Amino acid sequence: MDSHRQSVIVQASAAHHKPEARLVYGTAGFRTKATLLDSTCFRIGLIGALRSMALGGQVVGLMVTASHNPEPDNGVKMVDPHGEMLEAAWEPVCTDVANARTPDELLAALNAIVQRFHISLDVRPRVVYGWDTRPSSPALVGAIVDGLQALNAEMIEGGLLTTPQLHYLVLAHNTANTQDSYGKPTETGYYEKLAAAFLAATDGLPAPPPLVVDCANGVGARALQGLTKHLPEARLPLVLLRSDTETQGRLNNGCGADFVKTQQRLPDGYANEERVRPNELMCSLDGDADRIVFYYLTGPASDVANFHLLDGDKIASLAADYLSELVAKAQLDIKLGCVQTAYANGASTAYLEQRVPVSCTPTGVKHLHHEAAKYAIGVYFEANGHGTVLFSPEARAAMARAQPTSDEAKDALMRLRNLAELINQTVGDAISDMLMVLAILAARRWGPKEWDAAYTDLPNKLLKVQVPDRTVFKTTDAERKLTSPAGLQAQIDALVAQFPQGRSFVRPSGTEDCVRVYAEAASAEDTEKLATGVAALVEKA
Ligand code: 16G
Ligand code: MG
Repeated sequence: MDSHRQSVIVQASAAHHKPEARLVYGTAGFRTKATLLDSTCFRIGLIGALRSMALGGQVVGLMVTASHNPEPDNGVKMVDPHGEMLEAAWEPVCTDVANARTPDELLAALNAIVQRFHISLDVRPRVVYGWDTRPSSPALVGAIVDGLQALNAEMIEGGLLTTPQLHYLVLAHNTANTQDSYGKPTETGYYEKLAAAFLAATDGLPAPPPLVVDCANGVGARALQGLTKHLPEARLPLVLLRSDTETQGRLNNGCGADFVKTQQRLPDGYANEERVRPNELMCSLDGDADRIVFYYLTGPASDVANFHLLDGDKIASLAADYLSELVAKAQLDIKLGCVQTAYANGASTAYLEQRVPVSCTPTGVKHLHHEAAKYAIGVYFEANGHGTVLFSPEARAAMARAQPTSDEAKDALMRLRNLAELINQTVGDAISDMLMVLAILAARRWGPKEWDAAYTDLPNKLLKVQVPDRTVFKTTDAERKLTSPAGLQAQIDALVAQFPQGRSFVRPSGTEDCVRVYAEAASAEDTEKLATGVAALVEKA
């Protein structure tokens, strides 16, 4: 870089002092206590600009959020031009830049990027950025803006957004005024696209009953309010609960998709909510609305035995079953497959394998997304409710040229086309997934019980184990087996063999300093024994 640019960067960086802590760009980007992130955000502004320059000035995205994590945390992640996660090769690049200790080290790290990726400094970078409702977000956005300005980037302020909305904006900007236009590159454009697709997908079908939505007191509340302005209430009746984004301390606190999935119970205080009633479908979003889980009650909320979770595996099963039926009815010769992780309940995998090809990848959206892109139609969901359905160019072409001969085939083709419009193609999107589920349930004439009847989840348990050094835990086979510490996997296998339908695996967390243990078995009692037994083996290892 020329000396003028370098001195601008050094001057700007003086206002963004780097703390001692070492940060790593991981599955969720950078994520930690918000108080540690100012310099990281300044620097990711610089890297975002360089990434855009490396891609010839295509728009890249920066999102400030810590998703389901507690309110005092925050984070930032980068979005590539097609709305996908940052290319893996750039992750260590981000880590290097974030950890440079002096202005000289920072310049050296930046210059190394320019050289390695043959970046032409004549290209004007373009970056769109958004943020969630955390109190720390605006100041961190200010740091990003400083980084972008230091490299003279064209800045597109997205404002308060869900993570999937930011992904949408990136793709919409890069396809604007082309044949492949994904939609208007504005927040309103996002609502218009979803609303039109939902109306088309549910045309002529019974309107859904009111859906109670737990918004995690996060940005999803705002997005749902935005969406409902574009839809008649009769077509999408929503009851928004936990939608307080103003009161400090409420975000993800006793509510949200992560709470409901990990605790396997209703959000706190739901027993006192008048709108919470048996046999009605409900759902929870997470703090940045890229995850969703559903659930319903079969009796009073006060008894936890009446709570039934419809998680990411159930969403995948609903979608894969329905979409593969539509493909067959529409007489299309395209292959639909499903992608899960080791956390998928064994009962869901057994159900899916009877219907479609199923693959398993390591945890983290980018792994599932890449695998799903190998199918003509790829359904992917993590059990925790992260996921979407990808329609490949091949599938779209087949859908476009199909000439259905029967009324049934015509109807199936139309439904498939509408769902392909409705489902966010860039990343898992709680709001788009919610609409997809409602559209499928309406087409099936199903309530939550009928949906749940597909299979019965095996009892399962997730434990966290604190270990001195989690990096000694190394996995293979999509994280289903350990290769290190030596001998531990054999001990786990021996324990698992003692329990009917037993399955357990151990992996180091990518987002927290701990090791996670998953176990499932035919009975709740056995599951408990298996999980605690494996956790004890991990502690001794
Ligand atoms: C991140 C991932 C999520 C995964 C989780 C696992 C993305 C956008 N998010 O939040 O998909 O389930 O990490 O966390 O990829 P863990 O490694 O701590 O278990
Ligand atoms: Mg999230």
